[in-house]
Amino acid sequence: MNTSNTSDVPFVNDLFLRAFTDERLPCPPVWLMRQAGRYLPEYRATRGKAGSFLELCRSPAFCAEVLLQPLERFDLDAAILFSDILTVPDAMGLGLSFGVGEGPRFANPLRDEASVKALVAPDMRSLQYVFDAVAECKRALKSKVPLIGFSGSPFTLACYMIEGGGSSDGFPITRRMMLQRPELFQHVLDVNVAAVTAYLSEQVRSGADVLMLFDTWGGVLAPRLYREYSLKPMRRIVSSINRSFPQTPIMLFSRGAAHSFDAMAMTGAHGLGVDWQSDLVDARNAAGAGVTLQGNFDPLLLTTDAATIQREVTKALTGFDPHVRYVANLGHGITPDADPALVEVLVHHLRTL
Ligand code: 1CP
Repeated sequence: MNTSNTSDVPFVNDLFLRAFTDERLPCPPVWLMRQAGRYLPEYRATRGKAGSFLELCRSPAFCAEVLLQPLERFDLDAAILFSDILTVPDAMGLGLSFGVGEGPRFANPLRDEASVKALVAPDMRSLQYVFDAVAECKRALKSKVPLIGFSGSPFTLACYMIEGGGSSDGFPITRRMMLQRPELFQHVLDVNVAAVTAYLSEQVRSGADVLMLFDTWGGVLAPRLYREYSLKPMRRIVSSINRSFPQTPIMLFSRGAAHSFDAMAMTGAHGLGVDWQSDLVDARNAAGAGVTLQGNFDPLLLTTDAATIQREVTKALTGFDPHVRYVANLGHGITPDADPALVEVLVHHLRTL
């Protein structure tokens, strides 16, 4: 394994890293969640060459190729590792697959006591292909912009692991286990905390400059349950990472959890993602001045028109200071039907702030 910590390499463009300090920046850094992906024809072409999405994730060379695609088109200040949050439960033996045009499926979801009790954090060697992809992405970037490594949050991973795939009605099988068998559910979270901590640590050793925890589904929980089952496990990860890698900023993105920006800010995370259903001003008031906020334009704007984008960006930033501790981004990932020409409009407009 590559153990060199590259965080001291200077960047051609370090605007994104400077957003984690109190410095006043001439304009906010910009990157977009899911900036590499299906809305880009060149991504679809590379996926075709790789054979499938999972084969693409398992090829460091193809990962680096798709990582660079949005940077070649748009003026962006950060790159995100090309991979997926579901690599970790796959390495636990849950059997991940993606049907064509469908979401993820696990062949062996955690549905009974025996399967939960048998669950252990995977040997990180089974995720070596991800760390190789980090190193390859880092090389391909040539220190132009920082590289973001990421993982799913323990709760969001548990949702997929127990449900066996996505859910349009708030992961009922998962929440039933949480309510009825809290000790079993806690075991899944504990295993995920250990796995995600090791996984993120190895991404830093392989070249990631900033880390992000995607808690896409924390918002399906009531605030008190969110704090117990989603935020608390993330806090354990943030504490470990801050101890091991004090130079590496770590960000949390809990979708639909605006009720807890204050508690999120107290975890020791350096940055918080703000979803498009929240207000940046409210997030700032709750989180305080010492944490970086990222967000929160509606991804749907990328299916509208230039005038709408400009008007809505102005509205979303009214009363908010975008020059200190702020990263311009969407409030969730780019959707496959986004128009690349409108992504260009958005990025260009954000440069004028
Ligand atoms: O068909 C294809 O080509 C696969 C589509 C795809 C892509 C491009 C998936 C399947 N994952 C990804 C890449 C990905 N996923 C990245 C790197 C790309 C980039 O950001 O530029 C990242 C950071 C993720 C993270 C991810 N995967 C999240 C958290 C962030 C979020 O958007 O909420 C989640 C929930 C997943 C699970 C997942 N993987 C893929 C899909 C379609 C889904 C969602 C499943 C569902 O609907 O529940």
